[in-house]
Amino acid sequence: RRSVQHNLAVQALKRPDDIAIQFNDSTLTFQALYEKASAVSDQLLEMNLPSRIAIQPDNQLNSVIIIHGLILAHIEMVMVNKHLTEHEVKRQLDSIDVSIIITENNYTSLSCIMPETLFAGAADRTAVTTYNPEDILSIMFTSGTTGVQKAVPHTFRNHIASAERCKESFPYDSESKWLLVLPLYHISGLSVLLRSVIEGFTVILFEKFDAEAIIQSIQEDGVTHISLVPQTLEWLLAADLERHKLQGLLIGGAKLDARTLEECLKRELPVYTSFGMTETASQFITASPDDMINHPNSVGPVTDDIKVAAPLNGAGEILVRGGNVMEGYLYPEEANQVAFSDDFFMTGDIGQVKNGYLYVLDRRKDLIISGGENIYPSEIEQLVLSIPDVSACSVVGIPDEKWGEVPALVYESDNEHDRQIDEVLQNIAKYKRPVLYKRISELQRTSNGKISRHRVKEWLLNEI
Ligand code: S0N
Ligand code: AMP
Ligand code: MG
Ligand code: MG
Ligand code: MG
Repeated sequence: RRSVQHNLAVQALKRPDDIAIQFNDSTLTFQALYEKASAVSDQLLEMNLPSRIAIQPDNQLNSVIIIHGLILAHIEMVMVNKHLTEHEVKRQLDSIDVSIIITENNYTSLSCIMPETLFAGAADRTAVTTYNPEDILSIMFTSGTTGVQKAVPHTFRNHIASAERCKESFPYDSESKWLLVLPLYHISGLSVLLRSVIEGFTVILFEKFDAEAIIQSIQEDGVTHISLVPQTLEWLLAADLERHKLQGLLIGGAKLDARTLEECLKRELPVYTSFGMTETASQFITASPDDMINHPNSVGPVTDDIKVAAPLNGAGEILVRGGNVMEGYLYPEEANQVAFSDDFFMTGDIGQVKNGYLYVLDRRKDLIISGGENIYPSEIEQLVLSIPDVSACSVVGIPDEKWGEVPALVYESDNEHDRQIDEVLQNIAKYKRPVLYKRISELQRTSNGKISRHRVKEWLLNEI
């Protein structure tokens, strides 16, 4: 077993007085962050916890300290989305046999640790500890087309390879100031925190998406980097975002539309469009502002590690390999049988390579992305189908001014069942709940009797 010094410990020695994190009016140097995280780590170890527990972090200073505390204590952290209902959280954690969660919520079906109880111990340990690169650092859930939540493990090696890969196409260094407003429970957010301790740059953390406050920080704090999903980029553009000291806006999680891109270029904003996913521990291909001008709509230049499989008229499934790619799902194990082709991970997304540049054509089948949160229709459809009088249904994405896209439901029944549908959907997160229900006597089907989502959507868009 190879062992390596913890990155935070290294930064505490290398640049003890540099700012690691800024949050509202507080700052922590790398030394202070290391001491506080070490104290939390001691506290966690005293509690004799299992080697894997869950955390539902807010974007607050204490969450950052606890995340580093878990890393130093060598406790694998399962990241839980704050929008989920208790029912959903329990189901995810049950699937990987985890029953303890650090959360502000009071879930009766789980054993909850209040975050502040982890700060009871005294800060007295600053010994440098080590880790094995093959150990798991984090576990995140991502939905599959079948509606089953899949557990994705990220090892230390995955995170470090991902940070290196990111830096090659989205340059940053120890002088960078990276504004973080994406959730720590998604790889989009956690990856910023980890790049910071690997590289030694400052994270400027935001708890809420407040466009005015973010623009003020860009202006006054000298923000150089920011990660955004297309929707939050649009909110910033609407609030008159200007370049100031920005060197890079990393856009990921969903397709950036041409109009938004054009607006960025007009304002001379250094926008980088990327493509990646939880399984690849954040983006693995990125187009620079120059790429965006010379190869509009592409997500960047391909390397030997990225290819399109069995292209038909040029288009095929996007495959990727590399140190950032997960070893395999922890759950369900069967998912691994179709997730890899030799040493390449099969993304499930369709793309095309032209002149050495990758274009994402279709994102993962049926996926709806609302404000950067993914929604799989089948998860909702299964619940609606549990109502006996509903013979069939289909959830499709419709355009939405605020969120880009939101789910809508069309169900087949002789009678109206809106109240019952409301009831069965109480168990899922709000952002997944269809914004409208339409009853129809017979859903649109293909010639072989399968429901045609495409035609359902067409019909619905005509109706509303
Ligand atoms: C857009 C965000 C920030 C909105 O959240 P906000 O404003 O904090 O809302 P809340 O106060 O939590 O809730 C208020 C009401 O709004 C509803 N709501 C919240 N979010 C949504 C949503 N997305 N869709 C619909 N409704 C939503 C709440 O339910 C609540 O309702 P009421 O008031 O009625 O109770 C937030 O949604 C957000 O942070 N979105 C982005 C999430 C994200 O990061 N997605 C990316 C996931 N993908 C990856 O991680 C892989 C790609 C990747 O790594 C990457 C991605 C982007 C950039 C860089 C990278 C990278 O590679 O590094
Ligand atoms: P997640 O499951 O949260 O990791 O989301 C990853 C998914 O978001 C990918 O599999 C794609 O379907 C989608 N996605 C990410 N980046 C892009 C992009 N640049 N263009 C289109 N879809 C994207
Ligand atoms: Mg939110
Ligand atoms: Mg996901
Ligand atoms: Mg620095």
